[in-house]
Amino acid sequence: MTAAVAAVDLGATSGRVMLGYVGHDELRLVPVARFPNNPVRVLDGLHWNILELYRNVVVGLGSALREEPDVRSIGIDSWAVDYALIRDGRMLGNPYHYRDDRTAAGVDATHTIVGPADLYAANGLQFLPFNTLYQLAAEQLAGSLGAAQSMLLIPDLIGYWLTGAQRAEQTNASTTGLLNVHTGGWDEELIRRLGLPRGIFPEIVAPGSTVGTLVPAVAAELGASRALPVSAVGSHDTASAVVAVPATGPDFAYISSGTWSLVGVELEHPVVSEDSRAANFTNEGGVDGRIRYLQNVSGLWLLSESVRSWERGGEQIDLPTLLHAAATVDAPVPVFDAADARFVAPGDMPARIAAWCTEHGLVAPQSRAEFVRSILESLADAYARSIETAAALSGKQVSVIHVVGGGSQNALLCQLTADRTGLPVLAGPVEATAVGNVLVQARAQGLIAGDTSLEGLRAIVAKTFSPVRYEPAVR
Ligand code: ADP
Ligand code: LRH
Repeated sequence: MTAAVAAVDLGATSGRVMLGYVGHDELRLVPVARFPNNPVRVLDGLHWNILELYRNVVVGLGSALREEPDVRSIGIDSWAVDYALIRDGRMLGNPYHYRDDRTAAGVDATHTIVGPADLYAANGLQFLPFNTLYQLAAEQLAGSLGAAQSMLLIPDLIGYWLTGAQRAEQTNASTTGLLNVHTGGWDEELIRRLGLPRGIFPEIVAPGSTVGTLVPAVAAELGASRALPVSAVGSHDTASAVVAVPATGPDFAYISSGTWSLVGVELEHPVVSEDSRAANFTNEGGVDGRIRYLQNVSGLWLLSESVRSWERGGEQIDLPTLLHAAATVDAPVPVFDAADARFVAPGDMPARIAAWCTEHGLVAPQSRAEFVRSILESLADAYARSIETAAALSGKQVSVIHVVGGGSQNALLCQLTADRTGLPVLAGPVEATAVGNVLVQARAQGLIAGDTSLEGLRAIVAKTFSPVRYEPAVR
């Protein structure tokens, strides 16, 4: 028997609502709604347009239910680390965007109390200035934390608005920096030392558990015929994407390639050695208690923000045409450090890349095609270094690289990744995050026949979506 679930996947670039049909020998995703995710800058900084996102989620779920009235559950995932503060059911201010620069003071304040080495021993997270704990420290300095009764990460916030239940889904909570990397629970000692109000952190729930059922007003708005459950999934988008890596053996690395590139391996146990901290590797929580041992490599943000700069004059750029031009660039292009912090904020990306090159004695790219080629070569170079380091630090064998997400459609980047790593690259599925979201819900609903382990779920993905294979160039 085949049954349907609905997946809401909010990426930093765009959001979508999808129906996932799962049954014996069947996995089929049907896109129902897609909408852009455009942040908004106002006087106090850069924010997500959260109410517009929620409106699109509700409209999309309404369409999904009209198309398939027998949806069994809803699952929500999004980008990590960002949150809303809640008091008496009200959102206290609009959530900030992780690219807002207010967190610098929060980093200093946090490290004055707990140094980076102690933090890593507790939470196992790579240093990123926007990790939730630094954002909360910035709130504290601004005096805006005192009124809060709870803190809800973005998918938990959407889940709250749908069901009235306040929970913290585990994989996404692991990106706050406030979960203990060994126990997977809120780190009471760390929260106490940082002077954060313990009461704002909700009960943690694991992927596969039920968050709640739709409140009657929402059910009516969606045209749902009965109280539908919202199921916890790997609500960190990267956790859901890693579920849907179509691996057929254990020796794989993955690149979840979208706005960011998340590059790493899956482990059973965290690695919190001093070498791992120095290399800035993270141990994020995966579905089924796995560890996502990875690094944030500035991803296709470098490209999309460049395109945005070029389009500022009103011109419309066609991405496939631009990528084709980049593939035909013969002259050598500079390889820059894609992880340089200067590339994180929104703004003129080509100018920042050119400045980096000049500062490092390299000739900056000239044409748009050269800029794009330089970005892709630099990303592929960063991937190669990250995968080599992940394997060395974790002891994991890597014989193949799976690229999933929107960036898996970038044939040039996939080929450059194969060339620079010397390993075969298997690209796809494009919508891995939604696939992972669907599969974890389907498993919770008892729709998966046979092996329900992550390996079993990945075998279903491998059978359903044939990845495109890129062989490394012979050197
Ligand atoms: P996110 O989940 O972070 O919003 P996605 O996984 O949707 O990101 O990936 C978005 C990226 O996918 C874009 O920035 C773009 O570079 C890439 N992309 C989208 N469509 C194509 C395409 N047709 N060819 C190559 N790359 C593409
Ligand atoms: C990718 C992602 C990534 C986080 C970043 C903030 O969408 O969730 O895993 O580090 O956004």
